[in-house]
Amino acid sequence: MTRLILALDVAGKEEAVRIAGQCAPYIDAIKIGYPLVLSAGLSIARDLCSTGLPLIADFKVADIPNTNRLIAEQVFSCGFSALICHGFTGSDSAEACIGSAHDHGGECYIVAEMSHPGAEEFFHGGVAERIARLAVKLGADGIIAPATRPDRVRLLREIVGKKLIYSPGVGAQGGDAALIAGLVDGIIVGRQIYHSSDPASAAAAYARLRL
Ligand code: NUP
Repeated sequence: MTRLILALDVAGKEEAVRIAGQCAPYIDAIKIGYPLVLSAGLSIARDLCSTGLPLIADFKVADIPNTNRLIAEQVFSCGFSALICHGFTGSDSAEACIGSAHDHGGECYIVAEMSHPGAEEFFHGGVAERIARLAVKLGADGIIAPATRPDRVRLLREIVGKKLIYSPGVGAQGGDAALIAGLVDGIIVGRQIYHSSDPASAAAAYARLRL
């Protein structure tokens, strides 16, 4: 089954909790990152945990191993079940996040290739492939790969095999949700749901792709 992950990049606790509650019946996880945490505070994690859905911290952690581990420990001690980190910082840095995630019974996903146009400047030329291999070697739970480039996702799938691929970039960034849902384990959808006048209906429409 392809999961539907809500990227909740709204500003403020009230709106976040309201939209999460409306969408909860149709989604499999909620992903939050700097926009919401910096506006509502880290305690928003506990507020959203009350939906009963897994909560993914999209902090794209990219520091030295010690700092990565300190960040990961904060993330897992406040209720998140998964962390997204970068892989270009190297094995030791990525390993710090993966190790901390697993120590806490959580999961860690490595960004293999980003979804926006500028990602082609640095993630192409073999870099994404190397990061995907690193994710496999280090025992990450999966990778993040771009819904905006299905051919790249197919190629990265050959590298990661059965490891999970979660894919942002559908809708607002131009990716075809139906097409990409057939290639990955989870589609990540933000603006198309939270900017909708009826977020629950928008989530329900994407939820049909979970079958
Ligand atoms: O490569 C990436 N692209 C991307 O859009 C990696 C990500 N983590 N994201 C995140 O996915 C982005 O920060 C946002 O939270 C979400 C996509 O949101 P939207 O374009 O559907 O609004």
